[in-house]
Amino acid sequence: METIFETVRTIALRIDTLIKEGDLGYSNHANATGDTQLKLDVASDRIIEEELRKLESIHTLISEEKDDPMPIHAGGEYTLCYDPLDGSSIVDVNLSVGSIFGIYRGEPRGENIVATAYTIYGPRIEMVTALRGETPHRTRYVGGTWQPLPDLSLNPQGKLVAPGGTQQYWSPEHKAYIDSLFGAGYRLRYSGGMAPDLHQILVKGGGLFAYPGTTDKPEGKLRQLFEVIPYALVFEAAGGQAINNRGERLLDLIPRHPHDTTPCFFGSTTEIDGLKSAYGVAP
Ligand code: AHM
Ligand code: MG
Repeated sequence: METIFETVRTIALRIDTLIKEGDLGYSNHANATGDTQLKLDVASDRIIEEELRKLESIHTLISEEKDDPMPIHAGGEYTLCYDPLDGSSIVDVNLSVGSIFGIYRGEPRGENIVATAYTIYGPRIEMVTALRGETPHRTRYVGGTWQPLPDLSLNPQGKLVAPGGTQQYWSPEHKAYIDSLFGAGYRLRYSGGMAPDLHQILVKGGGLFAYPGTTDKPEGKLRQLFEVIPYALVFEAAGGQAINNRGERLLDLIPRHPHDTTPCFFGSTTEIDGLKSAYGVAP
């Protein structure tokens, strides 16, 4: 696993350089979800493929930016599912973005994820690595080396809310719950980039990130394999919870297709328990 994390460190430095110096414009292509790809999406995907191909332990690559899974080493043990550049829509305003890597042993489904690595490209480069059930490690790239920062551990309750999706299309129970949190003194923290928004909640010790099913997108927007399951592992490892709209653990998801999405909620225990009761699902 350390070899994979080391390769992600190399990838992080290459993508950070790309973001700082590359062309920020659109390509002529759309990905499997129908989003027009940025040239940065395509180039980040190429960097990741190039670096991960060097690892014999990887059987298959599944990228948000590729239509189909790409087998690379028949004898490999892991399936790497990744979002090369999360937050493409906020690159033009110069906000933080990230890359997300879910490391699955065998078939890509929730129960098979063994580790997550994600990177944040902000004023500094950061990387978080998490193994199932172990407190996630956070590092920051300073002066040519990756310096350790305190591990990520959530308090039972936080103060921040990151409410995704178009509010006009929220369900009444979702709106009522989010309103109740603001009524209780929670503060809004939402950039439109899942990786930096979840990172903020993890670093600040708790809160709620929600990307619900809405009347226009009943299955939400965020992709199970590349975004949702990897962060579910991190939140549970940090002492929080990660569930869907039925109160099921996101780590139990079984995608039918690599690009399937799901409503998703990540947070500390108090906020997720409150959400379950607002949605009327089993505690
Ligand atoms: P991307 O991988 O194409 O950047 O899409 C995912 C992003 C998430 O980072 C973020 O939470 C979400 O899309 C925001 O979407 P929207 O602005 O459509 O609500
Ligand atoms: Mg994304």
